[in-house]
Amino acid sequence: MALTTNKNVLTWLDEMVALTKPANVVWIDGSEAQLKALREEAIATGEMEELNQEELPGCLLHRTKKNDVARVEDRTFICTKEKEDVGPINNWMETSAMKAKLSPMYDGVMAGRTMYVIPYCMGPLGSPFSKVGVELTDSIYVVLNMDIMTRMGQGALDQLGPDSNDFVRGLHSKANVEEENRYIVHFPEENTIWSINSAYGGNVLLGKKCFALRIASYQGYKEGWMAEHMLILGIEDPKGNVDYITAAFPSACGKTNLAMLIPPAIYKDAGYKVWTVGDDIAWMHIDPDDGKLYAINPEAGFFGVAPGTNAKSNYNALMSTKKNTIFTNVCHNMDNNTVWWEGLDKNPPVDAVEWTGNKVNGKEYAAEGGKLAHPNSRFTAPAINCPCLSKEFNNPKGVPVTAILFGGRRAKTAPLVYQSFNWTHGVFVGSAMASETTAAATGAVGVVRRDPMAMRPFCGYNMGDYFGHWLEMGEKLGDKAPKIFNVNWFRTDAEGHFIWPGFGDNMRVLMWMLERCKGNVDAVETPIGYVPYAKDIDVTGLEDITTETVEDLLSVDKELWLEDAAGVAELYAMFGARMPKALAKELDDQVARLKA
Ligand code: OXD
Ligand code: MN
Repeated sequence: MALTTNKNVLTWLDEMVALTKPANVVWIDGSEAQLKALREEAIATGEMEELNQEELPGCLLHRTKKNDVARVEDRTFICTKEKEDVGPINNWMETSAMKAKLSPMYDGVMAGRTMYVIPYCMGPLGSPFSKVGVELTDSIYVVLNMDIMTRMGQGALDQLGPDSNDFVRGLHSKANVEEENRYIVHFPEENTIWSINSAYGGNVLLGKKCFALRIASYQGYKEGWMAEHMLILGIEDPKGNVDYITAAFPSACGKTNLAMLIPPAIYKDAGYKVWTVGDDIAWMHIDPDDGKLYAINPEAGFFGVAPGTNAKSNYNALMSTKKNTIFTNVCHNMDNNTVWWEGLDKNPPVDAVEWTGNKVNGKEYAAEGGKLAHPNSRFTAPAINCPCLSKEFNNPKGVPVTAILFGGRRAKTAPLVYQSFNWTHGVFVGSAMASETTAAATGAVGVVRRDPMAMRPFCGYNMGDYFGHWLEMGEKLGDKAPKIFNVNWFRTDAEGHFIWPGFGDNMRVLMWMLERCKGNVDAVETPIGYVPYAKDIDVTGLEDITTETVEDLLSVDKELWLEDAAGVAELYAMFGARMPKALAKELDDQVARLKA
């Protein structure tokens, strides 16, 4: 039975049922009884495996097909009436042409299957900034993941109300998981997402990248707010005041680790605490009362990369996975029916099933260089499991943002940290973001991929307009605008080793930023922005780092920066008339300062 009388939902649902022709339609109400039955069904059919319920209560294991393990940028489309509105970075097809192409693939695709109707809310229930989606899917795996990642069920329909048409229409079918027919398609002008032939999280949990970034970035542009690929964390001082920072890094640059960092002893002993609001996405609005920028995390869980996660690198993330978590493509530890991944510890299980489902001697397999877990294997963990979850996590208003942070993986160019001169220069810094690929990922070290604001794969409209929107938000915020910084944890020495220890010690850099925001500390004016005096980054307790090392980490090589400017100019040229002049001027000014 339908859980809503909302005609906009029901009419669309009827159309999609007529198209996909499922054997039956099941509304997901979010009740524990219904979820329990779905878990049991998934276990009975072998879609999921139940893990050791004493060690990992409520936890399940799932394997995707080998051809379906990551987001597929080349098969991701933004469809609009006009190509110009999508710009040069996204794949585009005209809306009706794409529908004509995909409709035959959806025709009857759910025959003999159940269609699950998932109402879900992105953001806290009751928040004026939250938005509702409805995802139709033929995958129980999707239902169980959406339960963790969103506020799913009746509450979402209550948030939508009986008459509103402001919901995102998501249609997903795993179909036969055919790589050559895989499409992840967004119609921002129609609040619609169509995903077919994948069952991998980033392509099928439509609330996450598809809605909360691609569709929402466009909604934010139209409605005057921002949807960003950013973590949100709070730093509480010993008096109990909390400052919030949002930070954008490209995928796999440590957002989850920074969001959940554990303060080093110098701060912990002094009474500082770090709180996690979000690890991947921030929706930010200007508060009509105080004029400041506030952020909510639209998600309710973490879809984190498992390999590399351990008690030292990210204790809080590891703890978050200890119950009610879904593991995807990790290694099944048959010694005790738990899970394992590279970097969890140094003891791969002997009796193991590697991520594609083969039984192996894990110790031997790993010793020969085999990967027991897929490098992009994931945990889907409820945020409420996180020991450092902020008590503001469900605050409908969100949290006020003191500082915005950009960053990437740069072996040489970017210093450990610098502050932009002002908002417009900060937008320039974000637009110029880039990250270097590692040998492990591509075979070619140091290939620079420009990834403005870490939104390259996630911006749902023309990125030139997106830059313009950032500038406009700054104008509205005026002197209430958060300060903008850039960080780089990844500088390497002559042997290619990371110089900065990273992880919890990154807090030392965040503390300098907060001091800057409060006007408590001076900085050196360089051509690229304000750089700290080395003495102002507190390295107490760090064995291998001296003030000289910090000086080195903060150095600005003008030649490298001029080379980088050429890359930025190339990027800007792609946007033609849509590129805001103010940013082109920032680039020219920076080049002039570097040459001076
Ligand atoms: C990503 C992710 O790919 O968060 O950015 O999964
Ligand atoms: Mn991400």
